[in-house]
Amino acid sequence: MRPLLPLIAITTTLAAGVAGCGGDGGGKATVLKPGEAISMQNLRFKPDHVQVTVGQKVTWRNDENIGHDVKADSGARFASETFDKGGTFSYTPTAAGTIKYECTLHPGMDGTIDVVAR
Ligand SMILES: [Cu+2]
Repeated sequence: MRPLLPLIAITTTLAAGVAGCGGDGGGKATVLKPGEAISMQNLRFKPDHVQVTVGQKVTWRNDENIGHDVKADSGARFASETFDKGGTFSYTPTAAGTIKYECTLHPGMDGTIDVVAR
């Protein structure tokens, strides 16, 4: 685990403000390492904009006591059931492109995956 520095909280607050602009392509993507999950917490996906390579499995993990789901809006076709804390859902992109997804239960809880060629 990374140390939780106060700086991270400040950065997260700023990023949340920027994400309100739509977050499509303009924001910086976090390179998701193999085995690293996208966390669901505070009614957000964290990080909400990631970059992965074709064939790299993307896993979402619910880290709070509220049910969430994951559904692709564009760029891919997948939809999970609602899952609770500790639950996960995974999807492996097969082509380069941009995937937009959301939690259908919480308006504004959405994210982007940039899928790049290996
Ligand atoms: Cu949700």
